Amino acid sequence: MRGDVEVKLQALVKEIEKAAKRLLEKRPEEVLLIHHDDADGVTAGALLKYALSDVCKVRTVCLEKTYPQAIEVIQEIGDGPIIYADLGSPHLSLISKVNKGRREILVLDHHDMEPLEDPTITVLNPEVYGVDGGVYACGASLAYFFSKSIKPSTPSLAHLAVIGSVEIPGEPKGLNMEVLNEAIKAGVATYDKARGKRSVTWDGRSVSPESISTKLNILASVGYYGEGPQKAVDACIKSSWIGVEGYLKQLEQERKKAYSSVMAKLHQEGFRKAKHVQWFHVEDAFYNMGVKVIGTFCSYLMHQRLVDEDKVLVGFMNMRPDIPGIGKLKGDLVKVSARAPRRVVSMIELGAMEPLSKLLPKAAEKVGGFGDGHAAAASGVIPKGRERDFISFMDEYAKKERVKEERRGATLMDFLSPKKVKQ
Ligand SMILES: [Mn+2]
Repeated sequence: MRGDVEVKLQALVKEIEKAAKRLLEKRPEEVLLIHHDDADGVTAGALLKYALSDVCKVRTVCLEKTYPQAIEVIQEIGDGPIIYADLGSPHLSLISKVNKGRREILVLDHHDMEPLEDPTITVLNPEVYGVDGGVYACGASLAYFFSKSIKPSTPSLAHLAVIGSVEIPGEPKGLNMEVLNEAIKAGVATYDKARGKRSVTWDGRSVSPESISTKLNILASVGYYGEGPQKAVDACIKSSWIGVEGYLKQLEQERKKAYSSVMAKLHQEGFRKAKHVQWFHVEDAFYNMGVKVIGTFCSYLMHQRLVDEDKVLVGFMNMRPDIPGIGKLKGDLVKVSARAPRRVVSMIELGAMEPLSKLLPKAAEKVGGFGDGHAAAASGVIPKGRERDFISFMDEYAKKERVKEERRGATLMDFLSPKKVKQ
């Protein structure tokens, strides 16, 4: 089985190399590089920028999610190729619909993907081969192979792919193991297999990739509307914090301050509660920060006693109506993040509750919004003013009604009273 995965991953690497060569042959004047707003997306963006800058102008845009309003604005810029790094796969049909075959698009991603038939969009994702992209690759390891076939000195930055891959828990596998080996060979990483510890070279020292990842996340998310994402990408290419330390400190302070003012309010007022959902709205408290921050804050809340273990946690924040370096978005939007506490996770596993990856997009769509995610964590963008309606839809669809009939081994009692949740 393992050999089978290896064979498929090698076929993917071949496809990545072919796609890189094709792009080179086209001699584009400019490439629009859209990268995700987490450490994996930033390191992927850095590897691609490093290699492509030798070939053409590279315009980078950091994006939290491929939501329709953003895609529409992005596709209006220039007419050269667009690369989506560490995002895009879940919304290929949307990208295809907006693009209308107009320009060449490359998607280097490891998230779950939508099937698509569009010759102008090349999807480079392990999922195309039936390999779990959430285990055997990351955005940065895919970007690494792409960049390496454009610029032979890319292995000197192989540690960036190691930093990107630490978002995947456990021992590195597949392409993530391969980039780690390349980084070790290039002398920019080490691996202590027995203790499961990796290290990478940064500022000339050996440091944990996790510590770099945390800081890149802060730069790109908290500093989103400043120069955070660009500084993060450039710091990666230099593999150094020199010139960024002060800015990082300032962002950490800003986030700490915003977190504690929201926490104080939550301690006072608590969450608003529906039957299956508990929710809060930070309004403008995170206004000058990227929308990833509400997700990070929800994850932080999951470790607090305030949270009701058997209701889905939902947080809203007002979105600034612009994408830095790109322009204005249409309409007033709100970012929504959802997390499943422990008991909700077991109900999802039992099939008694909808996974958030289905529940949130469904409720968002009902109010003219958009969403995606995983079973226990999802997020979306909805029109401002529709928050309460959104919560009502979440609440209404949270519980799976017919599940007991579908489940193997369901008892007669389960069948007769399908609403009863088996603990
Ligand atoms: Mn990723």
